[in-house]
Amino acid sequence: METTILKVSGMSCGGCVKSVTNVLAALPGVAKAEVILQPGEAKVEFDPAQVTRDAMKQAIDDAGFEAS
Ligand code: 9UX
Repeated sequence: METTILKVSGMSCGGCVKSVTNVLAALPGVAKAEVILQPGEAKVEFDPAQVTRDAMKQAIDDAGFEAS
């Protein structure tokens, strides 16, 4: 298991935090996602054999936010 931190912009409330958390948690290979509104950040515990950082970024972007 590895841990990474993604910067997430575009979140303005707890609902957004929940949305991003759910999007990440839904990805196969993501064990744990912790999203913080201020500053916009997602700490993700994941299995690198199943999911990539790029896939996480893409999923967050698809949900209407922006990750880097
Ligand atoms: Mo609250 Mo976040 O309505 O889009 S979910 S701002």
